[in-house]
Amino acid sequence: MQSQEAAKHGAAAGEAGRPERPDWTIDQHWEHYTAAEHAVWRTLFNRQTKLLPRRACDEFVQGMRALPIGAEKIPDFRRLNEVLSKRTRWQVVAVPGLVPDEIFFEHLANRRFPAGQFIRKPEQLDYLEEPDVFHDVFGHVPMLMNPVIADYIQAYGVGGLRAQKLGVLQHLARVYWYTVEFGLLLQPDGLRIYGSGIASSYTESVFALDDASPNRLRFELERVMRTRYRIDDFQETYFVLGTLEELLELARIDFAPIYERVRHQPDLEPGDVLAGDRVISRGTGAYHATRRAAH
Ligand code: HBI
Ligand code: FE
Repeated sequence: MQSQEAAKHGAAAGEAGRPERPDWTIDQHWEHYTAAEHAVWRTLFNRQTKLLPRRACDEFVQGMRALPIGAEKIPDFRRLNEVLSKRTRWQVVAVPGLVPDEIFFEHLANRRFPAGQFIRKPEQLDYLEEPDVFHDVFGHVPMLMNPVIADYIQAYGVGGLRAQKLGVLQHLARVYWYTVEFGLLLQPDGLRIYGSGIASSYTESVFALDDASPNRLRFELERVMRTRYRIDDFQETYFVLGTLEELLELARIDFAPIYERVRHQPDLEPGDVLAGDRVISRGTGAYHATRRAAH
């Protein structure tokens, strides 16, 4: 787990080099995007927009509708911010890619969402680890229009700075991963996506909801803090909220005593199902079993 954070951190420093500004922000230079880059956006936007009705949660769809995000061009952050800042007092700022954890948390704690300025290459449509403008803007910004998510992600930034000092960042990072990035929501009409990592992925937005392989378990804070995750493949387990309001509670409570309990318990593997879990669907594990057999 520690190694995952180290890898992400290293990627930011190594590839992007020394940042010009201490907060790692750069100009989006919207005018500089090429026709080929806008075309990659259009391809990603169109196929995702076909998939998401009845898959994305209502809050995602509402956020998307209210924003100047369309098929034709990579969104201009200045125009996004006019709408977003009025709605939830959040802003999007451009960064070169992954930024160091403390820089990331400092932005979130101040309601600035760092979004990758670059867009993936046409040959990377389905897979990349570094967050680009499609993942960050299409995946995250619609959810930031929701007041609950807006407060929750800010609280994560504040909590991240604290968790770093306590040396328990891995536990908090798992909560972010299994909510903001890969969370599912049980709406009255069925399971929906609210996690941005799923919402921005063509293949995972089908896998997470429709495939028999992954486990779908009710979200439980301590359980999630102990659960390792994968950054290089689909998740083996998705954690499900009954309503987004459950996140409000998480934004309020003091995690310190929970970290204290969790740090004495063993980590759980991504595919584990425990006796105490509230199981929505127990996965077959077939997908990851096949992947492991191939190695
Ligand atoms: N930087 N740009 C960017 N985006 C992220 O999602 C991000 C990051 N740096 C660190 C990070 N995420 C995570 O490792 C922390 O949430 C723990
Ligand atoms: Fe993300």
